[in-house]
Amino acid sequence: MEARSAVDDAVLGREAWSVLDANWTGSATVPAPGLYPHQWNWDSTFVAIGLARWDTRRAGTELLSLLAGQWRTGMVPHIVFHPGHTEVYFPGPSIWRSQEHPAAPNGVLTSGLTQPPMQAMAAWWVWRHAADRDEAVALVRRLYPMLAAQHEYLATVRDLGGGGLAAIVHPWESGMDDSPVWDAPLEALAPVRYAYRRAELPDRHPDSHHDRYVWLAMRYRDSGYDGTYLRDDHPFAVEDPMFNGIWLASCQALAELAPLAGADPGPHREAAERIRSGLLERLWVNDLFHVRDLRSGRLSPVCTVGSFGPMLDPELPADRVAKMVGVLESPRFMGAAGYPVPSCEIRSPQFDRSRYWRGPSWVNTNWLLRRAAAVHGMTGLVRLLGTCTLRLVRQAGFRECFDPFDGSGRGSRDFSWSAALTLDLLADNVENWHPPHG
Ligand code: 9WN
Repeated sequence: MEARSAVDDAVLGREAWSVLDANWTGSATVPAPGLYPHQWNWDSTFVAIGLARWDTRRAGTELLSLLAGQWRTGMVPHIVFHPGHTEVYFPGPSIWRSQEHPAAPNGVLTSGLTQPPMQAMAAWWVWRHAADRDEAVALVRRLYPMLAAQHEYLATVRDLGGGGLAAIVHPWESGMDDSPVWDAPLEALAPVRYAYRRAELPDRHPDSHHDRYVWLAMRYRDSGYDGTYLRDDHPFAVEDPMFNGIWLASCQALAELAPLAGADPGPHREAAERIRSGLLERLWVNDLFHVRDLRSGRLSPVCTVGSFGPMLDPELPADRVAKMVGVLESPRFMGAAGYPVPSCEIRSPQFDRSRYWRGPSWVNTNWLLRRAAAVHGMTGLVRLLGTCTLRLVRQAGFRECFDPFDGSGRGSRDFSWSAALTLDLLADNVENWHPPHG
């Protein structure tokens, strides 16, 4: 465990702000200095959530700069590249070649994949918590058409299984790239060798997966980022409970925001119902949601923190919620980890306490689970998840992720979403606490 004095809330808040300021480019927040020098989709959105109560304008700028990368198909890319750093991160713009695609935005270089559609949830969060109500409503009006287009893209181009769920076509789209749930679909791909290595990231992917990540991305690019190719030929197509749980919650958020933009909430409510039915019919087994591989037709036997994503839905039937909470609190997850919530079920043979999404605890997934507990009125679980998340950053700093058994930090330091979501948790925790930028 890294030596670090336990800081009080005001100090922790100031430290979180200084991380966000250091990672701010003027229009967006990079996930971490050095390793991730561009704007990432769900990272930026967690940052906007963290800023929501304190700085409406900056939260809005964060979301708008991400959406400047939106394609005319409605797809919101997983990376918006910042000029000047173009080749520092691999794969950079020369691999994605977005500028050659007619649907990509002019003058902004992006990847060709997406990430969990958190943006409508974040827009709702900003609107709900903003100190400046007028500014928040104006922001919602600007964002609404972009978010509606994003949801339409998911409901059409990405419903590859025809059951109302959006499929992801690359592990990077899940945001949980190295999760063991992708092992089987990746291992089913033909062997590829590009000698692609990220030597600076020893705690990440099993080696053989690196090449397959790049190969999959380039295959999709070479199809012209084509939706028909995705449906008929792309070898990786998976229905993920976290991606779809977030999408469902975002549909509900959009339904609440629609009237502010003079739009009809009905279609968003119907979309949420379709996703709920899809989740229950296609991904539920015994006591939890599982990943479905559309190419093999198999459900993954491994449960991860992503299995709890559908709990973000306040209308998920109570008996299912009770079963899920039973698993979450059991030794399979929180019950056997001093620093929860582990990203993979502890009893799984693939669990690894120090490898990225294969075991460590993460601030963003803890925040999502806490939000899920809140929408079901589980105040005890809300408090527990808040406390254990703050304990991680107090002891180890704003690290990318944490060992679930001893709480030591892993991956990047000064990681933006760990800092931003700390600000959000502190806001609930501390009465009359105002960060320096407030
Ligand atoms: C690929 C930026 C991103 C996060 C993901 C995390 C990691 C990238 C990588 O970093 O993914 O997108 O290089 O491994 O898994 O959740 O958005 O922080």
